[in-house]
Amino acid sequence: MKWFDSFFEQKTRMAAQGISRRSALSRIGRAVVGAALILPILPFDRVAREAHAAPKDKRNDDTACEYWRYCALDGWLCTCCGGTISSCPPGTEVSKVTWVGTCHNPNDGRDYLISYNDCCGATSCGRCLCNFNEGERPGYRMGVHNDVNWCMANSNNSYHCTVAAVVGTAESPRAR
Ligand code: ABN
Repeated sequence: MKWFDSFFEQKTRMAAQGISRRSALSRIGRAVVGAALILPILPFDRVAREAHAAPKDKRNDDTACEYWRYCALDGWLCTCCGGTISSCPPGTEVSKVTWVGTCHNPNDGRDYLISYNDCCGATSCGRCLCNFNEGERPGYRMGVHNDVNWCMANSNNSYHCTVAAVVGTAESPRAR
């Protein structure tokens, strides 16, 4: 191993004669700064971080069946069909009769009366079919049954989708 020691001793001496301490430090410094500039633009995999991001609260997403106003909606969501939460898509008209349910708003802890008007005059939208039935009862109690085509009283009875408009606040049973 003697040859090994003398080989490296010779190389080290040559390097020490050729490069001053100041220039060696400046080379090391440049390498560190260069690495700091390049590393942030390398293509890091950020998918894993996004996968752990907080999931969107579906109770506040009016294109999801779990949206709080849809607690008793049976039909296609107009928000997926070119309309909004309370207006029919262009080319359709709002039903003259409707079914009113009661839904709890998780944002303020209050109960609201929701009118589930159908939008009429075009064939079934076919997007975002939802079926939640809070407070709903079977067909022999028509007044509290939601599985009905509310376009029945319109000139064109074709059902397209359903909106969910707030029409009032509901009284809590305990307050009566
Ligand atoms: N109110 C929505 C709907 C329309 C047609 C048939 C059943 C339910």
